[in-house]
Amino acid sequence: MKIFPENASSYGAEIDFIFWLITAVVAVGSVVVIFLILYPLLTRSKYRTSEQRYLKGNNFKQMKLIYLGIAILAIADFSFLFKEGSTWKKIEETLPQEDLHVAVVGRQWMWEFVYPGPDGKLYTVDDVKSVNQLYVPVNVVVHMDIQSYDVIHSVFIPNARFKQDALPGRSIKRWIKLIKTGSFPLTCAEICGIGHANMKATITVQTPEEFQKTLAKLYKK
Ligand SMILES: [Cu+2]
Repeated sequence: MKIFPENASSYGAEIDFIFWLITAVVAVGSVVVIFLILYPLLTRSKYRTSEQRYLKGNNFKQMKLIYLGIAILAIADFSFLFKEGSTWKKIEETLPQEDLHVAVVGRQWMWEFVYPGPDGKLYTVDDVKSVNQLYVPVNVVVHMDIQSYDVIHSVFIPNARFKQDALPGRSIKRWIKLIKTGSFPLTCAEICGIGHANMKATITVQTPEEFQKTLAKLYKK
């Protein structure tokens, strides 16, 4: 069953795994709970025909099912936390050595992408710019400074399993590493005004040689 767009990111599989882990555990839990509710209702069980009783729950015998439920929930939650924690640490808290540094700037209503020029440094006079089209080389760690000129936008690259808000007045550093060449959508995921729906761009993942050619072409413009 294909629910997600094709994963093109070095860390996408881990994010997908967490999604399926939570979905599977919650699905099993839901089936068990629904069964426990419906079974006495739909069958002639002794719980249905007996008179109601008020259980104070002040001894272990009466409380044991509740303790079991709490224990199962706690184990499930901590297993999610454990798995999420290591993924979060890898993606959000560690910044691998950069191979390419770009700025991604949202504005009403377009995306601007800024690359280092021939001096190899970003934020200098020879910087190169493209609009609504981001180019990155494949298998390379790209640091992105995510910024906004005006209101809150959000960079969303589904195939990279990447989403980050762009906040005015702040530059947020995140990283991606794409492992497949091709073109993928990059859209705004934060309602940012009347033109929000048109704030669509493309991320094109190229071989390093193609990427150098693209940069040279952009520089000449
Ligand atoms: Cu926007």
